[in-house]
Amino acid sequence: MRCFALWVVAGSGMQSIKAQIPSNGKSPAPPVADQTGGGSASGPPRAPVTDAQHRPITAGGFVPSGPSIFIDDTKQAGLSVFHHQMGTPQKKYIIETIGSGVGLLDYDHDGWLDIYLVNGSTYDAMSGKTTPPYAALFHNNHDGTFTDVAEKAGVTNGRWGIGVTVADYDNDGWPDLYVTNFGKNRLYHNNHDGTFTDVAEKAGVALGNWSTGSTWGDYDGDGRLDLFVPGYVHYDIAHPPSQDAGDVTSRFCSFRGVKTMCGPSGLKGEPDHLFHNNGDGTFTDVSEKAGVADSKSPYFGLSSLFIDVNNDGKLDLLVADDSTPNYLYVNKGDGTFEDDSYASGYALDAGGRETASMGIQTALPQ
Ligand SMILES: [Ca+2]
Ligand SMILES: [Ca+2]
Ligand SMILES: [Ca+2]
Ligand SMILES: [Ca+2]
Repeated sequence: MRCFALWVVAGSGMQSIKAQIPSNGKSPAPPVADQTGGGSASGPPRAPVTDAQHRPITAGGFVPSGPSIFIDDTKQAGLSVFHHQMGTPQKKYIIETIGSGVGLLDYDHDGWLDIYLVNGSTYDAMSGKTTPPYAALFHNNHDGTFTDVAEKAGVTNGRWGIGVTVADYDNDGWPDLYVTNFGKNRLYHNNHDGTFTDVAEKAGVALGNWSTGSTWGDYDGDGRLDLFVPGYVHYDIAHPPSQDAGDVTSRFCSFRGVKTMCGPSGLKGEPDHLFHNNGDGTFTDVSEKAGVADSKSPYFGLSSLFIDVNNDGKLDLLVADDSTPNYLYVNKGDGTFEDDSYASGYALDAGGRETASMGIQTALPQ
């Protein structure tokens, strides 16, 4: 029987690291206790780890004479004009720490893949003090270079962008874009002339708080792609949880001696949404009826994927949740799903613990 291998990628969870990382040429320092007596911490500030040429380990490899497999061609390709912005470097608030996505699509049907890069935002931009960062749509010039045409194409977004998925939801043969945001999402319909129109409100898929990694799939087999949108934290941008605000959930976290936000634990989650494609440009929210709403005590959804995990021809649904159990919903074939998260072993890790799941990757066995 054919089956899929599944991975949930565990990301930057708020784990407590209790041993110091050895710096270059020195013996490992003795383990240290957490500095804060609660929450999580990674110990005091430390010098960067460098290689034999005194380069930070993040700046290059350790084998100068080794072959170059990949060459960074970002600048020559014209892609370095894009600058991703997600809050400030201090990362005081959780909304500044996640995102953003990328979509590869041939939006103009010239046979060459183009690149859509989602951008984040800042508190200053959200309050109108500065121009918001814009997303980029890099048109492939067929010569190894790209040109940003986002403004002309009408896909700059200008909201606090989190992710993007590409799908031809209206079966007109042209790829469309669904961009998830903090705030209302965008459904950019491809107008076939190099431009897009945001039809999210009219289509009924705008939502309004914090949406993350969406997925498209025809779960009911009617020939039209349906849309699932996970929700992360129910975020109040005017009253963000932070150490300055004295929140219990945000008081005790630090990274290398610097106070940080604590992750989502203790915050209110945002429910998930399944939208059925009505075939007339509109969608109906069927989350509750289908059994995938995650509404009672919402988990922190970050990514999702429609995939047939049991090879019965019906698309099932995976949701990667941060610091909470993951979901595996098995498609029953009648418009509803069965929550098989725990029975399948997908909800928790081998030790029975929740993971900080950040993304999902699937592959066919070789
Ligand atoms: Ca193209
Ligand atoms: Ca389309
Ligand atoms: Ca469908
Ligand atoms: Ca299935």
